[in-house]
Amino acid sequence: MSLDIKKIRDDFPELARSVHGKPLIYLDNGASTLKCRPVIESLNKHYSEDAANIHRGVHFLSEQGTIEFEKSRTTVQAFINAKNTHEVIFTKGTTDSINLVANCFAEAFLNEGDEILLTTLEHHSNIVPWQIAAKKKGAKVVEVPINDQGEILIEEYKKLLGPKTKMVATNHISNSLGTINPIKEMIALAHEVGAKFLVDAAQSVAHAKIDVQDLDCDFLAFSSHKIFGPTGVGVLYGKEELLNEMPPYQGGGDMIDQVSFEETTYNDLPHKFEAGTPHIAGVIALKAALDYVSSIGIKEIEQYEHDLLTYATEKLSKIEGLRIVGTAKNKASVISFVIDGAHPHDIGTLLDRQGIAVRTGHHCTQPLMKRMNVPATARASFCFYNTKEEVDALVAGIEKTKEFL
Ligand code: C6P
Repeated sequence: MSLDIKKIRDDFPELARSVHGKPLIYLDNGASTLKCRPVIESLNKHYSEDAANIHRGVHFLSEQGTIEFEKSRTTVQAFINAKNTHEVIFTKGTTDSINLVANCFAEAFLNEGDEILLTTLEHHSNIVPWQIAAKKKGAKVVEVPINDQGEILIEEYKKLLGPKTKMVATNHISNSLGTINPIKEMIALAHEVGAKFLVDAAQSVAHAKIDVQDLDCDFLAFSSHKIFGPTGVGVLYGKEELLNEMPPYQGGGDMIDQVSFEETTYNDLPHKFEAGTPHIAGVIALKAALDYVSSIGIKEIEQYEHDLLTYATEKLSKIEGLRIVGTAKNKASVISFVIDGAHPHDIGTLLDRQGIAVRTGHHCTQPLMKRMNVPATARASFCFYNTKEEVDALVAGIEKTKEFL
């Protein structure tokens, strides 16, 4: 089934706006996706009709809000195929989810001399929390290398796995290069040595099917704002038995069972990890985002974006002096590039003047930039509301930028 792109584009009001007098061409979906009408309407409805705190009051609005909030958890559970709703924890975003795991997993399971394996492809959010945890526990962070195309070297990974490995954490899709990592195979290999596995799904949740039971991952993290939902909301999936063994992340309201000055006991999952008033409106609107994606179909999205990537790769490859950084065989719709004699920031600024939004810089992946021998790149990250006409406009925009520079 092909997508009705015109109808889909109408669902994203921001696509109708102009920037610097030019129609907006939004190719920065890796940083954050635009918001669809159901999400905007959900936020509007919550703040104009339903706003109240949840899990606390016996009054109508509080009870109603609690029901809507918990419906969102059930939607997330179904979306990622978690076994139980209480394995879905709401957080502030991917970064928050990974920090939670690094902190609490380390507290429960890490000892001196243990190893945490991370790949060169990681976002800083999936490096620094592990470095902090490792430092506290006397454990070690070990880097799994990649090849020049930006693919994980599986044979090296196998060699690095061993009895000391307690955790492997990697992204499903690299934000900087678009590499789709073979996470199912990597998870099975990690489990063979008794290590646990965290999947950073920040870049994949809106672009690829995620089934946590099929993957058999131990933890998975994503952000709502990268799947058309509000900022300030994220999800952590964790296997029940592991979450139960881990201590709480933060103390506060909602995460307790009984509090006294002598001793405090904690609430059951998922509340044990959800201290304080959450982003209620945001969590409820995430349901609208996931329902929207499901109504289009993740398989259809994958196919459309794959075709768009093929088209864009072909077109950009023909531009003289342009080099694509990251050429993995299995890639998602992200193209990072550099141009001879042009700084990525200048490319980004000049494209912006033409209404084209791309991201430039190190994309919070400094070790990866070093490995690829570039200080920075310009990155176009596509989504199912982008079109081949927009790719053509990007190509024309780059040609114009080159002339200017
Ligand atoms: N990448 C990008 O432009 P937060 O900020 O918590 O929502 O997501 C952090 C994060 C973690 N892992 C990966 C793979 C990511 O891509 C990101 C966010 C954005 O590439 C902003 S740096």
